[in-house]
Amino acid sequence: MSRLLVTGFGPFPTVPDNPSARLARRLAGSPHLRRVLGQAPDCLVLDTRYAALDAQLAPALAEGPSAVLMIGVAARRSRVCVETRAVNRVSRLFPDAGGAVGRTLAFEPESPAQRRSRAAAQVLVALRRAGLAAVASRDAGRYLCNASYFQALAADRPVVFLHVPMPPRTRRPTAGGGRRRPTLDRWAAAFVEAARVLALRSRAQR
Ligand code: PCA
Repeated sequence: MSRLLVTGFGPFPTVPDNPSARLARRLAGSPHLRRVLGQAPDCLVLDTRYAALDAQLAPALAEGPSAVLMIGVAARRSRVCVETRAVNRVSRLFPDAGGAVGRTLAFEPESPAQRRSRAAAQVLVALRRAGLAAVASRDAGRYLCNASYFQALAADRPVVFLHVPMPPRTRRPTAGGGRRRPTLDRWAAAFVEAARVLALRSRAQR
C-alpha cells in the first residue's frame, strides 16, 4: 500500500541530540496524523552519513511511498524553514557522523543542478495557517539534508523538506506565569498539516 514516509536524522558532529529524529518519531506515532491520513505513516531515522543515502534512504524510496515529509535540524536558523529546492552539490568540508566528507562536488554528476519541490509553497501556507512562523528557504545547505532531499525529489511524488532550529532547552514561562507548550509539540502539531497537504497532493496525482 502506498503511504507517507516521514524521515528525520540521527546525531552528527555538531548536533549530538538531533531533534529531527524525535520529531519524525513523534509525527509517525501521532494518533491525529493517523486519523488525517487514514493510516500511520512510515518513519525512517537516517544516520547522518553519506553511506545512509544508499543503505537506508534508497530502499525506503524504492518501496514507493506516495509522499515524503523530510525533517532535519539547521542549528543556526531561528525559524522553521520550508526548503523549496535541493541542489546537486556536496560540501567537502563537513564530515558526516562517520568522519567521511563528500568525495565529489556534484552529488550526482549526471543529474540536473537542482530539483525543486512543487509542494513547498502549499506546505508553507499550511504551516502558517497552523500558527507557525515558518519561512521559505532556497538553501538546504550542502550536507546530508540537501543530499537526501535531492535524492527524494528525483521521483514524481510530493516531497518537502522542513529544517527546524535547535529547540530551546528549557520551557520558558509565559507572560501569564504559565508554561508555553513545548516547542517540539507545536512543531509536530503544525507538521501534521504539512503531511495533510502532501497526502492530498499525492491523491490528486494518482
Ligand atoms: N541536519 C543536517 C544533516 C542532518 C540534520 O539534521 C543538514 O542540515 O544537512
